[in-house]
Amino acid sequence: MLHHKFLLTLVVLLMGVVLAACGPAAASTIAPAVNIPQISIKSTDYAFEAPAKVEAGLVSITLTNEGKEPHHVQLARLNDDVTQEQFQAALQESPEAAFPLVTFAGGAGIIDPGNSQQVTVELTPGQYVLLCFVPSHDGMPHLAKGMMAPMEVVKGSEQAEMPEIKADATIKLLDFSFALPAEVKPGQQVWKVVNEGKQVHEIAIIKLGEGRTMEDVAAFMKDPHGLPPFADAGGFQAIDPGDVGWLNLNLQPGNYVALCYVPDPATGHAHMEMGMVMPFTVK
Ligand SMILES: [Cu+2]
Repeated sequence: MLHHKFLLTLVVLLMGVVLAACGPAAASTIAPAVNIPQISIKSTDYAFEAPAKVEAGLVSITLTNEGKEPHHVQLARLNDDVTQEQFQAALQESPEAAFPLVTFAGGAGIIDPGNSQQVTVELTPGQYVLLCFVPSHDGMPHLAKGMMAPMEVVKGSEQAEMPEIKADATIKLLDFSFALPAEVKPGQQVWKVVNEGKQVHEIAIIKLGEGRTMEDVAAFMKDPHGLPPFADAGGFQAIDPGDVGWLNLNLQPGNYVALCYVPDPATGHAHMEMGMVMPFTVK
């Protein structure tokens, strides 16, 4: 029995090698591990192009931003007794009314037009909704402009074992801070993202413009006018306490900041205002 399982693992591994050898060379994405299904999601102003149905388990998602504004894709799983209509009605009322109806399941963080971001998430069967919370210049979040799409996660074929994802670093989301290396090497890498807080958290990464400082960022966040003093460099969207995900990065040298835009349910203040802001250098 054990022998059989070992052989099966070996076959799967070899298949992965063959597939990797034959597949097209992907410049900006990293093959995360053998046998993880890949899906692509496109964002435009203001819609998602995404598969209507995916199988449960580990899924690698590549978001490509074909719009003129920054976008992200947040996956949220509706609680078992909640319908898409009920969630939308609650969201129209307020985010505070809608959030208890879902669990946050990660997603590809905010990227500028023309860029892409790959992440790996673990999905359980159920009804999901894809959301973009990024605001336009008028202050209205994209989801209010129609940037919302349903997605069904169905029970997949039996996976003997979860494939293991090799991570170059593990970073922690805490109430209200990040545990991540102060210095990061440039180039392609995978970060395992773990939410060890009691609240929902995310990591959004911005790259400071030449000669720009944290003060410039703070001033822009307070009063967003003109061009931002930073570029959106991806990240991993909000996940529930105790959950994990994987973030693929290809960072160029420079000064970066990790941020969490998730609001505190009690006060409505973004976690970044409560200390969830951390500068780091890539060199
Ligand atoms: Cu947070």
